[in-house]
Amino acid sequence: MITSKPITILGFGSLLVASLFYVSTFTSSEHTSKSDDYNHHLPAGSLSASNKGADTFLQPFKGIGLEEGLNYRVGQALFEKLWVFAPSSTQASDGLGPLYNARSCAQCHVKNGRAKLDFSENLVFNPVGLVIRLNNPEFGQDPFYGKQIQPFAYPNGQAEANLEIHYSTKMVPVASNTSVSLFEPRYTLLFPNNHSLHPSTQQSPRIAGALIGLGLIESIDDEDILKWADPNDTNNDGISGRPNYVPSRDTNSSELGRFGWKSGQATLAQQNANALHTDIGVGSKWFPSGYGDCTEQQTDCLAQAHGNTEQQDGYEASDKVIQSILYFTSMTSVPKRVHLDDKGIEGQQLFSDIGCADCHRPSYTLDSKIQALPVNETIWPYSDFLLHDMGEELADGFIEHQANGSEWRTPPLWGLAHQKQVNQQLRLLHDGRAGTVAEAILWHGGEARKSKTQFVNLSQSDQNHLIQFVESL
Ligand code: HEC
Ligand code: HEC
Ligand SMILES: [Ca+2]
Ligand SMILES: [Ca+2]
Ligand SMILES: [Ca+2]
Repeated sequence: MITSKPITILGFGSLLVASLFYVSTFTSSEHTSKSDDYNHHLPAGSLSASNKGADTFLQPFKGIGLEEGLNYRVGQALFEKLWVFAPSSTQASDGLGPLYNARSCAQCHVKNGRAKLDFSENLVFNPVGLVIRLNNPEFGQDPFYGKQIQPFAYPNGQAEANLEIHYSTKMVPVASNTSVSLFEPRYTLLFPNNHSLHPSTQQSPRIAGALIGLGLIESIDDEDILKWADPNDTNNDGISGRPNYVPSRDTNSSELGRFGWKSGQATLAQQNANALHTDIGVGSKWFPSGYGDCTEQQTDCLAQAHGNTEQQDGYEASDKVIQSILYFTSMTSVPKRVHLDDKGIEGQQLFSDIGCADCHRPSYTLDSKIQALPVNETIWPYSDFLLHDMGEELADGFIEHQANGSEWRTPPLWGLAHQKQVNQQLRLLHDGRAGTVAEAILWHGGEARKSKTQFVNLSQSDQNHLIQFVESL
C-alpha cells in the first residue's frame, strides 16, 4: 500500500553496524581454474554483446548484417526523438501530450537502462521515469485522472499532480550483529487543482526498467513459461508462480503477459504503443486517440490540439514508426557477464541452494525467430516471468488483470552487472527503493520469505559470494 509508515528499527540497538561489508565486486579477474566451468557467461548465447561502457545496453544482437544494423539505429533515433506539441511545422514529430510524463522514450529508459532517481537528502521530487499508474475496480481507471498521473501539461496547462517521495530508514539485521539500512518510500501526490483521486482508485509506483533482450523474452514459448507455474503450490515448496493473462489488441483475445512489473503486457508491440500513448501522449493504431491519457472529464485537455495527420496514416505515429521502435526494442542484445572467480562460483551454487533460482529461473532454450533473425540459443535471463506474492512490504494494492495487490513478476537479473555504468546508479525493485543487491533481497517477503531468511542465516562471507554472483550477471 502507498501509506505512511513509522520508522521501524529492528535488531540490536547501538550494536548495529551499517551496510559496510558489501564490497562491490565489479572487477574482472584473470583466474582460470574453476571459473572456466561456468557455461552461462553469454546470457544471449552467441548473440550476446560486449561491454561498451555507458552504451552497453544500446547494442543490437551480435553478428547481424549491415542493413539490420542500420535499421536498428533508425529505431534508436525514434526511441530518442523528442516529441513536440501539435501543431508544428515538423509533422513527423508532433503529437506530444496534451498531458505527458516525458518527451521521449529515452528520457525514462536512460541509455536503454533503468530510470535515474535524483535524490536530495531523503526526498525525490517529480522523478522522470518513475510513474504512478492508476486503476479503479469500478471504472477501470481513475474517472478524472485516467490510467496514470502526468506531471507535465500543454502550454499554460496544469500538471495533473506533482509527486514527492520521502524515504525513511529502517535497519534490518543480517548475519550476527550486522545490519543493513532499507529505505522505505512514502508517496505523496500534490494536486494543483481541486480534484483528488476517486476514493477507490488504486495507485502503483513503477520505475522504468532496462530494455535489453526483450526480443528473446518475447520468443520464449508460452508452454515453457507455464511449465514452471504452480498456482496452487501442489509441490508444497511455498512458491506458487502464477501466469497473468492480459488482453491483446492484436489478437483480440487474452494472452500470457510477460512485460512490465506485473506482466501486464503480452507483446512488445502493444507495450511500446501503450507507452507512446500514455507516457508521451502520442497515438497510433492500437491507441488511436491523439489526446493521450486525457479523460472525458478533463475538458481543457480535450480542447487542445492533436497531431493526427495523413502523413502518419491519420494518427500521430504511423505504423512505420511503431514498427521501427519495435525493431529497436526487439533487437537489443544482452551484454556478456563479468568474469567470476571461484568465490563467485560458490555464490552461484548458493543462489540455487537457498531457493533464489526457484523464481529467478536461470535458462531457456529457444528455437524461434526475432524479426527475420533465426534464434537457436540457450539464454540466461534469471526469471520465470510469473507472478509471486512478495509480501505486504512490497505490496501496492494495485490489481492488474490477474495480478493482485501484492504480486509482482520476477524481474530478469541479466544485465545487472552493467546497470551502474549505464546510468551511474543501481536502483532495484519495482520502484527503485533498493540501492544494492543486499537491500533488494532483504525486501523480499511472501513466497520469497523462506529464501530471504536463508540468506540472512548464511555466514557473512557466503552472503558476499552470493552477492558477487548476482552482481556478475
Ligand atoms: C515516463 C517514463 C517512461 C517513458 C517515457 C517510457 N517508458 Fe517504457 N516503461 C516505463 C515504466 C514505468 C515501465 C514499467 C511499466 C509497468 O510495469 O507496467 C516501462 C516498461 C517498458 C517496457 C517493458 C519492459 C519489461 O522489462 O517488461 C518496454 C518494452 C517499454 N517500457 C518501452 C518503452 C518505449 C518504446 C517507450 C517510448 C515509446 C517508452 N517505454 C517510454 C516508463 C517509461
Ligand atoms: C518467490 C519468488 C522469488 C524468490 C525465491 C526470490 N526472488 Fe528475487 N525477486 C522476485 C520478485 C517478484 C522481484 C520483484 C519484486 C519487486 O520489484 O517489488 C524480485 C526482485 C529481485 C531483485 C531486484 C531485481 C530488479 O531488477 O530490480 C534481485 C536482485 C533479486 N530479486 C535477487 C534475489 C535473490 C538473490 C534471491 C535469493 C536470496 C531471490 N531474489 C529470491 C521473486 C523472487
Ligand atoms: Ca497527442
Ligand atoms: Ca492522467
Ligand atoms: Ca510450488
